[in-house]
Amino acid sequence: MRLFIALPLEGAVLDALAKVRASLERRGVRGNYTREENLHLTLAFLGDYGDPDRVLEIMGSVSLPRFRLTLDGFGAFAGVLWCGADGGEALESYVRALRRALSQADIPFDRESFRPHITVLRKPELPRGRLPGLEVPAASMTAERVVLFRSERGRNGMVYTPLGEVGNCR
Ligand code: 2AM
Repeated sequence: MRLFIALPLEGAVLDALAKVRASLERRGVRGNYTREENLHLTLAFLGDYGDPDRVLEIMGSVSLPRFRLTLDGFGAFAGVLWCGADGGEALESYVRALRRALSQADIPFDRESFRPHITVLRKPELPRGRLPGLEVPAASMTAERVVLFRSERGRNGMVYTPLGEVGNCR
């Protein structure tokens, strides 16, 4: 099964992402928008791996700090438009520790460097081929949970099913 570990989004951050989507749509940007329930911040993409319980065990061995996650700009990779996310050193060091623990347990994951982003739209069709200038509303949330998701292609797009989660220890 195809697995990834991600931070679920909530509250003001989801509201701001809905505004970003609405303003892209107003500017005539078309493409495959991420449905609200699928919006997330990926921390590690494992790909095909058959033992989710082992992954949850490793996730449980890395302590998750409480930190603020703030939307931070807007940009594009090949085929993807995204909003950046800033969780400061707490997020960076958590992701380093998580990936180190996965490595030590021989759990495979995509080793590309971590560029925290929330995919808003895939396969964008841009009016006149240009990315519109866009103000991302200021928004932040407290990060309290990290979730292991299974990813499957459904009839109406991707379906992300939570298999388990870890929270902060206070
Ligand atoms: P993306 O949004 O930038 O495509 C589920 O596919 C999640 O895992 C997405 O957030 C996706 O990021 C991320 N991801 C990271 N590396 C990936 C890879 N090599 N293949 C597919 N998804 C990947």
